[in-house]
Amino acid sequence: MSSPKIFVIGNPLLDISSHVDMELLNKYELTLNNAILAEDKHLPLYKELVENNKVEYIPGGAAQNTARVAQWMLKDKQTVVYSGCVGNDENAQILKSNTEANGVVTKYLVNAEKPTGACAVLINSKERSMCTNLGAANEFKIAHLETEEMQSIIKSVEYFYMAGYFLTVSPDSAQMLAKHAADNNKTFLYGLAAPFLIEVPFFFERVSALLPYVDIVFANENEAVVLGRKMNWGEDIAVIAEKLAAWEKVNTKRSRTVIFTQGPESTIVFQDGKLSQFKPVKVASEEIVDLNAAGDSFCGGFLAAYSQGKDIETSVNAGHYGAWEIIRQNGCSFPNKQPDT
Ligand code: 26A
Repeated sequence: MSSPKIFVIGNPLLDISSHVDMELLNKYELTLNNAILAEDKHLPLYKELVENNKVEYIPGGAAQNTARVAQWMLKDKQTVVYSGCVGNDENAQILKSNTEANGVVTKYLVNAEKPTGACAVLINSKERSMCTNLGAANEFKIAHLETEEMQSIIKSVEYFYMAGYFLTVSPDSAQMLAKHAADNNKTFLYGLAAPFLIEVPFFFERVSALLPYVDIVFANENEAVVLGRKMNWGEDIAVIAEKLAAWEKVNTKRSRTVIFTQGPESTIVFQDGKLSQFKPVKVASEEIVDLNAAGDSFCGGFLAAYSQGKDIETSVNAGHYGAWEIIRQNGCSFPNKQPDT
């Protein structure tokens, strides 16, 4: 394999995606533009979805989407390594073959006791609600990162990416990678991922413990406001970006950069005491298939450019391009062509 450059860790999930009526969301008390962990009351949803609706099975998992988009946009393949825990089943094979088809090196931990994780993606008017049953993804253990093979990969990469979701599973693994990045002046990139990680104190403790190690934070405007409220920074996302950039940081050799996307509106970036705004290319509404994985693919495009030493503006534009391609497809799937960059 080429020398790995980027290490991504997360919950490998198979998305069960379906266009549904609001009735189904209401029945399971699910809201659009949200992602939650399934509780017992949600478990019948998966069977009901498959039995009563036309569903599509699409590889998912927020960070795995980011890894796939980053590698799709990078010319040198096998430079992105992805890890997480899957079951020993057919769904794991689907995830592995799709992710490797994009050139990503997969280093899954396999847990034969649990099924590969699944995410019900309920789409209504292009917006979506996600309900995740983690299954095997929840069984990731730090010991997997302590093997000689994984340690050698971790030592050789320069960039780490994680979405907040993984903090529900193995916060000690996240801490280990983040500390390695800080100790070696490598870049640790992190997506806030979903409101529940900020709102639920049990999870926010883990987020707060990780943030001091984070060099680049991504969020959408909704997550940014939830964070602003939690930290008593108000609801103005420019102010929240500035406060977050200045918040406690372990590796002082790098300042923290904060990047907030706002759907079709300008992405705001706070870096080195300065606020900048970058407008995404407009996507005609009739071209949008679904907005699932828009944020993940923004991070993937950004990571591809940034890991090649590009400046923030070029990297943000690469993020916009990644999202532009993916929202015109079903879920996180790729147009049948090479990227335009
Ligand atoms: C722990 N949770 C809730 C999750 C997720 C998740 N990925 C990891 N952990 N809930 C939803 N997703 C993924 O988010 C992508 C869209 O941004 C879905 O699998 C979907 O592909």
